[in-house]
Amino acid sequence: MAIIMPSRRVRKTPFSPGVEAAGVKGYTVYNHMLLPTFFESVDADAAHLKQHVQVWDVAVERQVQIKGPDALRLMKMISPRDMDKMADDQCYYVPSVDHNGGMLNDPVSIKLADDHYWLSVADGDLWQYALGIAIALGLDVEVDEPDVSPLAVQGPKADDLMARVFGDVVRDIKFFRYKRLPFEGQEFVVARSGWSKQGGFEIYVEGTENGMPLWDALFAAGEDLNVRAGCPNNIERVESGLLSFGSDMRRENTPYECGLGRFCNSPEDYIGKAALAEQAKNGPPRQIRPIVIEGEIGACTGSWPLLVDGRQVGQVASAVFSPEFGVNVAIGMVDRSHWDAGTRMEIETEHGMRGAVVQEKFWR
Ligand code: THG
Repeated sequence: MAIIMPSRRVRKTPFSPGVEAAGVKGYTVYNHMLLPTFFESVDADAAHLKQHVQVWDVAVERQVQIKGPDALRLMKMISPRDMDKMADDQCYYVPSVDHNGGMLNDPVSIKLADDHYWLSVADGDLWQYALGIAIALGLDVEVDEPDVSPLAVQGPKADDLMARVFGDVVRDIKFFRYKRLPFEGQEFVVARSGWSKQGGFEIYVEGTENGMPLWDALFAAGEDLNVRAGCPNNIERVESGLLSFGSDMRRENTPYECGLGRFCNSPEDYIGKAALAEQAKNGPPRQIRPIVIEGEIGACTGSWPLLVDGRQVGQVASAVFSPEFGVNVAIGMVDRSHWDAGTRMEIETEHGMRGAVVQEKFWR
């Protein structure tokens, strides 16, 4: 297999030396940066993640920094979520939409101060959109990508590992809240969050030079916890129904279609609000659904049409065999006419036609 060449455009991360030393076997490119996809195998990585604790290089979750007197004004323009209720130590999952209500990204936003936010973005250049809005509206605000690289610590033993490095105070951090905690003379934002449902934290490491010292400290402290290098795991995240922007949904979808309508409660006249009014009232014409696919499936490298009587009623962009649940789990975008649990469809995979059934719930 060919490799992905790093370059100035395809960036390494502050943790790349650790990732390489741990024997990374696959990469993808996300926000112009390397993101590991597996270490031992996706199966073995998933099983380990569910039992122990892993350290993930998720530096690709780049921060769009919004700072200055008009920071909140800009946040309110680009976020459908009510920003006024956000606590000083809170993180918010926010869809960001264009003037037609189309999804541009689904970042985690972090409130650092009343005039200072980070948007921890999925794959896409959201900073250009934010900067464009700021310039067009003449806002007094800085928009840039600071030298901040998230490192995730995920798995059932994450609290124990983190407590050894940052102190027992980490146990008091609530879901989607953060504390600023010291590490070797630095202070990092440490949030209880992360792209798995195995529990854990994300450390927003400021300063590239601080990356490897923290990486090494976590591995030194976690030897007897069986700590390993890991990465967002495609089996665990599909079982958990965690959406991947660009795959499961993109600009042609609204937040309602993504099942993110509960995050569209802003009283402000944000960009896209008028366009979303109809779906806010009547619901979307299609929506994300958990799907089981029957038979053997290979890798899903694009999108697979969902068909009923030869007519397309949706698509799947993420599908994988789940050893834990013994079925092929998938995330679909399904038309309203066929989205009820139990609905049977056919799916056209790269490997042949298979049966597919809409499920009631994701698997965790
Ligand atoms: N953490 C951080 N940045 C990120 C991600 C992350 N940027 C890219 C990508 N992931 C953004 N997408 C998501 C998708 C889901 C969640 C977070 C970011 C998530 N969802 C929870 C859920 O669906 O159960 C909680 C949502 C809530 O209730 O607020 O965590 O992972 N820093």
